[in-house]
Amino acid sequence: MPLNITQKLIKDHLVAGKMEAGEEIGLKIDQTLTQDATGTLVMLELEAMELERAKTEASAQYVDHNLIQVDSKNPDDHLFLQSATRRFGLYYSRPGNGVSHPVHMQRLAKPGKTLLGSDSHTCANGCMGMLAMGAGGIDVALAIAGEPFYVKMPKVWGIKLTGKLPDWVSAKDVIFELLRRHDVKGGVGKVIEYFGPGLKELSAMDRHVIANMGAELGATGTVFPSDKEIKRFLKEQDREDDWIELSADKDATYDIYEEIDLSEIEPLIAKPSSPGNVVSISELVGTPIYQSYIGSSANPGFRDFAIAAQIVHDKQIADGVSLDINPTSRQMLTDLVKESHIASLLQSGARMHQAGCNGCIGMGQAPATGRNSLRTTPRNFPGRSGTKEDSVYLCSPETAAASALTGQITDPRTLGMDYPKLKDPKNPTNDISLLDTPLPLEEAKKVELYKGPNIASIPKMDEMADHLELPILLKMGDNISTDEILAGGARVLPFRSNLPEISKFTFEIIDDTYYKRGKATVDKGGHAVVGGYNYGQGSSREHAALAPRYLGLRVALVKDFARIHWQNLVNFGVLPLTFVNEEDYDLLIPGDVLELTDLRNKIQQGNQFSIKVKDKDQEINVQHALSERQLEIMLKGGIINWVKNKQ
Ligand code: MIC
Repeated sequence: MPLNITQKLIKDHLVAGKMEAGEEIGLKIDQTLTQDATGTLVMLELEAMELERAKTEASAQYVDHNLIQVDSKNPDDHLFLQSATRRFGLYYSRPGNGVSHPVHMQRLAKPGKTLLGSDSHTCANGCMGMLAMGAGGIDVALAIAGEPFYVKMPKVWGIKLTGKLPDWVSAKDVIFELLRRHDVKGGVGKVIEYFGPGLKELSAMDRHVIANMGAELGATGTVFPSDKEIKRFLKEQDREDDWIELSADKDATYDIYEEIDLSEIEPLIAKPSSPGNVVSISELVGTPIYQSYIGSSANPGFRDFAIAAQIVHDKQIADGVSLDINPTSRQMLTDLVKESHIASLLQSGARMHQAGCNGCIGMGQAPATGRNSLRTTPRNFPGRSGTKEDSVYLCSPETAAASALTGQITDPRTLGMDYPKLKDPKNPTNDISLLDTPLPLEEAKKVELYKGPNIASIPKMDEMADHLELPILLKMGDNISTDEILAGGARVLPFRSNLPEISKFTFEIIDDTYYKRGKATVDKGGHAVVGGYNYGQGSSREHAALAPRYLGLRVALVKDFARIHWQNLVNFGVLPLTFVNEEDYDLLIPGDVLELTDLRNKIQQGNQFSIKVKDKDQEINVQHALSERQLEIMLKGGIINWVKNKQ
């Protein structure tokens, strides 16, 4: 049977299950990626598993999120991570080396391989012909320990690209076009596979831009072929030997088929506060901006900064605009310096920041109250910038640079200049010095883990109870993101390795009384929350499952879930349920008490059962989608107990 690339990658790595859409499959993982904001827990989990050495072909730990050092917490975590990578045989990318996704692409990504990362944007490396997926930290820890990764077999959504992008339109607009068509849950349960003649117009880094924001569509992954362009990219990185060709078989088919004519795309913008809120730039022209922000894994390429530099070259940005430049890797920053692009940006009035995620996750660069921020980042969920009630618009680097010059959202096609001709760096830099390679085993065994005072172990969790009476503490709407469940930002991120402390911020953006009210349920059997569609979209942070669980969350009852958060809830023993009849959502109000009886039996006997609403004459039919393996995990009270029990 002719296979598409996704099917080939899955077939080559399948260790359990059948390749039937919706069935749970187990995949061998070749490479892993962790970043500091999720990696500290991963390393603690490896310690708890008493892992001798990583069993993957390559596992890398990046320090790119928690770069601001206002006190000792973040730097202590950096040292902890460095010691853990030395102990367990991982690569370590030092602070300032850059954002995990582009650095991984430059230094370690290999066509034909699987990559699992504790960051939802791990799918970015699908641009290299890899099956690259985001997951919760503990799933990545298990993969590092050599265990398969379990996920539901995705549908494959084939997208044929034809034509050529017009001037002033770039890769970011392509992924916005998909978000405009399908919104933030359009990709759930699917891998997006691109093919067609339009590909030859897209460089490896352009493909990274498109692959990266597959996460915003909720997709399990994004896959591109490994063709001559990937060979060229690897050659530039001195890694030509890592190239293999990978394409779909002739006559391969897709579960879903769609076409995009690149020549018809126009500059697009995602309005506040969802990446799916995409409109034509013409609807927004003239909107005043306070900030124009370039960088992040959603626009990480040399060309993304070079084009902005060429647009602002010899000009001055508008009064009162902060043009924030966030390079994505030190290697690329070096090239931007060598080619004088940084000089152009600085002369125009831009502010330079270090290579890293920075303001993309609210680590600095928060906009002023009531002011509009225009960003090339992938997400604009409410409050993510660090400013409460923020107003963040997402766009391409062309639009960001043009708007910085005028002080208002500006269609770059109206600047009255020719589209700058982009040239690659003459002698591209290959900076491997900041990526420490794994220590030999004998040396590694002697390394002691360094733990700063802010690092707390994960508390023990009880098995699932048989009878629960759970008050509903929150009733939420659609598309609640993990940023709203547990914020990022400079205030919260330093507590990523300290569950009791970070839990104080849980659901703060939605209801700042939740922490106290949740905590009060811990000794009384816990509580439930109710939500709408696509609950838990966005980041892979397992803290968004762990912290509510720590505060007594036992059941999340929603219309449907985003994939990674759903997996994280199961991993930490929170029962994820959906309504059989969605109208029942309207019946429930905060304060209602859900009565779940004979629960251990019921979830094993079938996937549907009913819940009583206490003191009301109401029964709600609910369902779960747990595999046999996940049922065992639930009953044990989470994956940590389950793993211990298996040993
Ligand atoms: C994000 O873009 O939201 C992040 C920050 O990269 C997260 C990871 C995190 O929350 O630490 C992600 O995408 O998974």
